[in-house]
Amino acid sequence: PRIFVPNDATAVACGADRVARKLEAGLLARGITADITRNGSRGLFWLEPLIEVETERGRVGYGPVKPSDIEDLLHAGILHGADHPLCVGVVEEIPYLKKQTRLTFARIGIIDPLSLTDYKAHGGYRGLERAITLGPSATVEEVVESGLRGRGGAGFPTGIKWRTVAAAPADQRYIVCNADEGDSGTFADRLIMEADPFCLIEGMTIAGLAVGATKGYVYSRSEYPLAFVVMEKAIEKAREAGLLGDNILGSGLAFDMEMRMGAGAYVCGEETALLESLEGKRGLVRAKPPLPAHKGLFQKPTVINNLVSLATVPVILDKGGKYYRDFGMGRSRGTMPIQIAGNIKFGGLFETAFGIPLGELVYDIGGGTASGRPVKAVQAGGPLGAYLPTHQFDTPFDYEAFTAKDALIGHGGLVVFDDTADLADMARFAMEFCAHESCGKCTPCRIGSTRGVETLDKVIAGEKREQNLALLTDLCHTMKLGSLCALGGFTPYPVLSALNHFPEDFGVAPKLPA
Ligand code: FMN
Repeated sequence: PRIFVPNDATAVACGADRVARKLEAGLLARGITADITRNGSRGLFWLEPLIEVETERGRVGYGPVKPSDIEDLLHAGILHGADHPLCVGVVEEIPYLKKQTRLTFARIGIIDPLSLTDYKAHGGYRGLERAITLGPSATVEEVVESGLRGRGGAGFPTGIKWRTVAAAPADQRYIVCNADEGDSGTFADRLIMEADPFCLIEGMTIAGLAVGATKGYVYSRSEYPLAFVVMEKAIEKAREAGLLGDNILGSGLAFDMEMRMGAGAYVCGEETALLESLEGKRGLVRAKPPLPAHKGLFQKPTVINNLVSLATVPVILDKGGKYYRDFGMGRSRGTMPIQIAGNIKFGGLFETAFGIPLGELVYDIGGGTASGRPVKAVQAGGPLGAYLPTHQFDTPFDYEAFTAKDALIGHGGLVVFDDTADLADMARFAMEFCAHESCGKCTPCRIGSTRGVETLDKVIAGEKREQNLALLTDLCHTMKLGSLCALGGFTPYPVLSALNHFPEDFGVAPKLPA
């Protein structure tokens, strides 16, 4: 039988390599020949390491498995999908997975990440083939029709960005994939690179053909060494198979790509700082205009997209823009890979159509806190996102609905906190984070964040609390309006949401309901 043991960073951190070795040895000792495939995680992290065995009923799972469980599992007959206390049944039937709509993550955890045969057997490269048939402008229009918006944070329509780059006169254009993934609690980019790398390669190739760019770069953070290696191997394989290079799939079209490693700065995820860094310079934010779409990498028109945005393009081209846009609500079309993290019982990846209420994600899907204590707040959208209190848990996961609450969807990360969290501390942390990560180019971000930490220290110490809170509010206003990029511009959101929703943590009496 075919047996699967994941080898992405999460599973490996949970001991999957040791489990795989023990399994191999156990099978050898029994003289059993079985094919152990190293897949990626399904994104149900509390079950890792999750072993899956192919059976007539489907893939039966066992997890979380420790190396010391292997003998017992083999003895119980897991190769035939036998029952065992660690058995989680047919994996596809686990409610956490079954309730999802996996479009971008359709192959995650199912395939061998570096097998082109597996990739193609599960729909891979159908999108690129269709893009070649459609031609560049119809490909761009398909992405416009899908309603896909950037999954990196700003939510800008991807197709419109591509149109701008395609129309910009140039001798050279570039595709840049933003895989800096700095938001707290997020891992979607990493999981795609480690578990379905050809999906990103296909998406970037389609982008290249669509806008007339022959060269692409993936800017990945240095904390993702495994993803980097998997991507490099996949790029090499794609080249060998004629899926990258001068004559892609015999079409006469050219596109090639390379990996680049970041050096550990949150601000290098900001698109213009990223471009500077990619050019070998310090990650300083550029003033806009010009937009990267007009003057981006090496001053050439550049599509810079988040990794999830690019990895969603193959399914859009394969199934059609209309198919994709039929999921979702309002102006938030398609699906979002929501990453549930922090103090949560069932942490993991949940891809679903836009519109699901926040509370459903935290309680019904995530199972509440890991500590078992009451949920106090969720920070959504990374370190620049607001803290949402439980009375806002009816907010649907939708760009506009979140904006209406001064909150962010960002890259889809949720970090859950229980009632022991001190939101004044978290507000201070937001300012401290900004001070630490500021590129230093603009004054409101560079100096404002440091003054913010000092002012919050005074508030927390109870020193002239009212005056200092007024000062803090004024400072937040200046940072919002005066910063060059969203690092300084959005730091006030976690600060003010903490203050507005949890005034008692700041030593201020809560407002009485009207
Ligand atoms: N976008 C990302 O895709 N990954 C990041 O890690 C990331 N970090 C950012 C950090 C800061 C401080 C700011 C202001 C923005 C960041 N962004 C990040 C957003 C990018 O600037 C940009 O909007 C995005 O790469 C565009 O791609 P998209 O339209 O596909 O989302």
